Amino acid sequence: MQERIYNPKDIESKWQRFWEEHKSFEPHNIDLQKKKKYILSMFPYPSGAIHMGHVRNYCIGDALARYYRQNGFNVLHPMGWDAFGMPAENAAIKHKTHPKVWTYSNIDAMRKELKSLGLSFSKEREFATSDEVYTKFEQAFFIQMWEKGLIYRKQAYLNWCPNDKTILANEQVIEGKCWRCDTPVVQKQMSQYYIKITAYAEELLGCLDELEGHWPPQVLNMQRNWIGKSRGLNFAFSLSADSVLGDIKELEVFTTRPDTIYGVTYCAIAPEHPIVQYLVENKLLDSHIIESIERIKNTAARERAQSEKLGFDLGIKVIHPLTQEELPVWVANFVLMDYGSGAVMSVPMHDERDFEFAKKYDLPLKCVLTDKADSQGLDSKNNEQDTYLEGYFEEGYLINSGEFSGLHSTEAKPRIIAHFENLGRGKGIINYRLRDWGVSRQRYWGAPIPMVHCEYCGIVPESFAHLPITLPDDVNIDGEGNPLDKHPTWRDCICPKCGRKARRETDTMDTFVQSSWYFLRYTTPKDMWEKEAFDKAHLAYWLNVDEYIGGIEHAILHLLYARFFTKVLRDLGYIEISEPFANLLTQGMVLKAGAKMSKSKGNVVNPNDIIARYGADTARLFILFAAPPTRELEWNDSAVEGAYRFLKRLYERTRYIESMRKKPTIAHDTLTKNEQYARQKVYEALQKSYDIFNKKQSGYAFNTLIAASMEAFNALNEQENTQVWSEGYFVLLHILEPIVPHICWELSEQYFGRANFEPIAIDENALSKQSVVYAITINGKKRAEMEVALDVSEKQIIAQAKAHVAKWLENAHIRKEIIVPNKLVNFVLG
Ligand code: ANZ
Ligand code: ZN
Repeated sequence: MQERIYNPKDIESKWQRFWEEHKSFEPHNIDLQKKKKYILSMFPYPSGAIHMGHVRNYCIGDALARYYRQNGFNVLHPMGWDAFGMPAENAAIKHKTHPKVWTYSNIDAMRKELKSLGLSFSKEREFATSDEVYTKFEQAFFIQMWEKGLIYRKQAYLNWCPNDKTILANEQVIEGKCWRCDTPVVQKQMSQYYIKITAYAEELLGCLDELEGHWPPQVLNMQRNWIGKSRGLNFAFSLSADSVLGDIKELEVFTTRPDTIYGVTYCAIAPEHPIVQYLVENKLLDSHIIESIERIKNTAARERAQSEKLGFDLGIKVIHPLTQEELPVWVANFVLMDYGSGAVMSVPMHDERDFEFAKKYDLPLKCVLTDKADSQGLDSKNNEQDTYLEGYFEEGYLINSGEFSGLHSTEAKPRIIAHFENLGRGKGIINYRLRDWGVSRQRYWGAPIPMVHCEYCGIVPESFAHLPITLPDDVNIDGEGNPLDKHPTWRDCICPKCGRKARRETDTMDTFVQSSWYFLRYTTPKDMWEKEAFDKAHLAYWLNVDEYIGGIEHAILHLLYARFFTKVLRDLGYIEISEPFANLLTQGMVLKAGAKMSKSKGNVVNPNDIIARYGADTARLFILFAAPPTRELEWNDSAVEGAYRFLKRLYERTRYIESMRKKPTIAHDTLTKNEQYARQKVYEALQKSYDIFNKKQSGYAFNTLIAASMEAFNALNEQENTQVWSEGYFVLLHILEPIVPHICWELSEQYFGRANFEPIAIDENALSKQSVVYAITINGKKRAEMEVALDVSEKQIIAQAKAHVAKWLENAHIRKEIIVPNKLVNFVLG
């Protein structure tokens, strides 16, 4: 017999060519009779090379797309490029290339790399977000949102390098200094465009409930926390008579803990607060304090949060609204001007930050909460100021709180809010941590904000007929100033309202804007892209995205902005749906030697090297075999070898396959034990494939599917019935095609006249196993075995197991019951 040699290089390039020539992965025309799946992996930034994180992301998506194609779905599985952004400009500064040239040549390089992985992307829906036909509609949305009042301008503090005369992004500020010239960065106030995402805060929060069970719980949590809805009390302290500052007679605060009102011992306000401003302007503070305040103002908010608590007594007093006590007012670096009212009532005994601050500056502590329910008797006894070594930061029962003592926090909060409302001194309110979305960027490589500054008409949107406003190619990018600002003629334009000479806006949009609607654009065929943003019928057919796959690093901003855009575009009449992503899978990180694989750690394995050495199928098999998709994946060279050896065996050990075009008819009962066992393993693997892809088992555990396929292949090797061999092989090629497509297409062509990869019916006879044996363990220690009939519920299995090990469970408390299907029941005692 002729020796067979597995040569992945030839096989893979052959099939990649075939798929391309036959346009094998283009979605079919919309056909309402046909089931559809929209499978989407998050698109990459075209940095120039793919990394293992990409490979993992796209292999997961590709397995889903191929599976659904096998099962008769019309599948949309697109790919594109998140192409605007800073690295292109940094490359331009460093290497004197043009951002556009750099970006598009990176895209070409990465497209080749993705092709070499055999990913089944649609070619005809591919685009880059820097393509002018994409910018055109983004600018149209911007204008429509402006006209709806969803975009406005507001002063904001930005990082400014006084030497380069340029705005710096946060990542360009290194230890408070400019990344290029080391000059200390200052905060400069400038007018910026903001998108009013807060107008949708309540809906963005509410809709998360519908995603429960379809999105990872930690992502839902992160979204909820980011929106940060809190109920609280807004009220004002009066300034004491000798502290009144001109027109300023009150200090307004926001608290989520009105139950701690009797524990307030001072107030703290933001460095940007009008009271501080007044004191500085009227020279009522020492010069060293003023200097320190200026220094705080010149650090970005995120940096302040990380630095040590810092503050100064402002020398003024406020009156406690319930006790009439006089309390000092401090300026503090951790109080933010753009949250609540920029001022807090400080309760050091019950708030961690206030506690830290009070300890540092020797401010008094007052205990007003306890975990003991019979708190009334504890009043005042327990309230010796200054002596507390620890705070009490939970909710609890009120003490030292006048008429409210004895209540629990949950009861006290609404009562105290009502009390303030009755006195006309405050109001219960809802606050969101979510801020409006600043989208102005003072950079070149982005989508120009389509606005015009007219001396007579103010800020006016461009007319739709003029879109897209494109970037000039002839720019000088050297890191100083804004290249669009410096261009000799680009800014000159005509006011769309009055026809006079005007100047273009030179800000470009945050790149998160592009990734907020790209998944909608893919639904529409390319030949319609020039004329409209989306085609309604196509949108309606393809949405929602059925499976969205990407990194956990996008759990907050990208997903929030994409959800928000979907709602805005719904309200602008483009789409019907409110939530874009029906299911979300966040893949785990790829690690090597315990650390995230990354350039900075120097532990990167280049996917191209693996493909060159072993082939794409090995890379794909390893990636999906090494860990379930949502878990971290530890790189392992010998496991890569192992994956390769499996494929080699699969390819080379085909001696018993009968070349056939039809499924053989096999009478299962007449087979030998080994033959029956082989068939059982094959159909178990097939069953597993259906269960995993159809989510009867959660988390797309492809690793267990691959393990089951390997087991089946071994069982086939243990017998010599050529019919069983051929049938089993045929089934395995179907199961493995979504994972290792090239080798499966090749073998199927060699032996089965190219399979169509259609669903295969399960031979129930082959799964004739009537029962399974379970091990029963207690605290991990094996105590017994039991036989359990198939189709028995988990509840029954647990009950049966308990009966088996009853003597070990006597008088014990079962803390946890763990069941590993078909294998094991474990009881954790304690
Ligand atoms: C008194 C208090 C006592 C507070 C206590 C908390 C615990 P969330 O929950 O995030 O909405 N706060 C209010 N405005 C602030 C600002 N501009 N900068 C910094 N902190 C501010 O946070 C609300 C709480 O954060 C408020 O409730 C206030 O402190 C503080 F045991 O008031 B609290
Ligand atoms: Zn005008």
